Amino acid sequence: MSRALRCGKFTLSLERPLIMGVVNVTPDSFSDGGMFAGSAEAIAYGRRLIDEGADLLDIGGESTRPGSAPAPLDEERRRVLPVIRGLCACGVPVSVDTRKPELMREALAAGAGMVNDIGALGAAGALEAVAASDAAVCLMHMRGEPRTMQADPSYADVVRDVREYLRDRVAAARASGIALERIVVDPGFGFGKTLEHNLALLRGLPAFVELGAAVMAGLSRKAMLGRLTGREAGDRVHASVAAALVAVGKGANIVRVHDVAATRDALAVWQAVMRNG
Ligand code: HH2
Repeated sequence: MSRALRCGKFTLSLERPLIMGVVNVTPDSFSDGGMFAGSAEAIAYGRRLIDEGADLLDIGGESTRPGSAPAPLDEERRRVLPVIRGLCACGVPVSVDTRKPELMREALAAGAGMVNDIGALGAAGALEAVAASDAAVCLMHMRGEPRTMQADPSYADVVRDVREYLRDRVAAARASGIALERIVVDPGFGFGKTLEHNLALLRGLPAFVELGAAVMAGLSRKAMLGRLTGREAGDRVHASVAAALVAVGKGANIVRVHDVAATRDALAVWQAVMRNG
């Protein structure tokens, strides 16, 4: 059976793993904050990621690293909307990484084909904002809020707890009129999880495939890779590529990455082997 993800005017085949390239238009993201002086630089960077092999782009205007403070709506809007407008005619779907329903609506009107919400459309009006469009949505699990989420997170059974949460959010999205072919689920690596929780989720990724939606994994440059390698965020490319390959091997359909070219090459090797397997 051939599977696909519907993202507005695009339909992406899920027959091969897809690469989502990250464009953080923030002063304070954990690995790439403050990269751009303005929208033009961010747009040029997004184009470069497409040239390197990104199948879709994720534009974020609020850092959600552990300990970060929320960005005001006006500021987030000023950061992301010009970049979405500048990239949405570049041939790949553009996603907006936000928790704010107002910005979801504005980004979708500006041409975004996907909403990536670390709050899994839990804010009042968020389900309606996406349901009123034909865009895709990524529902991510987070325990608590970025400011405090890493303060001693605990679960009875992390894979079961996160899976049940995402199953319920998929049901809520479907009940509001969002078809399964528009839904992506993401266990939210690093969002209220210890290293052991993150490793258990990576091992347990096949349990998320069973939910029937596409599965995304965001491991790129994250602190868990720093813990495993002893390296700083900007020096975690090799670990990130390894983590992306593990995720794809466990059933992830989309990997959200900063280092698109390196990930693309690794996936080219993986696909060549799997096609003939
Ligand atoms: N991780 C980050 C942000 N958004 N969205 C999804 N669906 N999955 C993730 O794992 C995920 C995400 C954090 O990474 P980054 O955007 O690089 O950092 P920051 O939040 O500091 O901007």
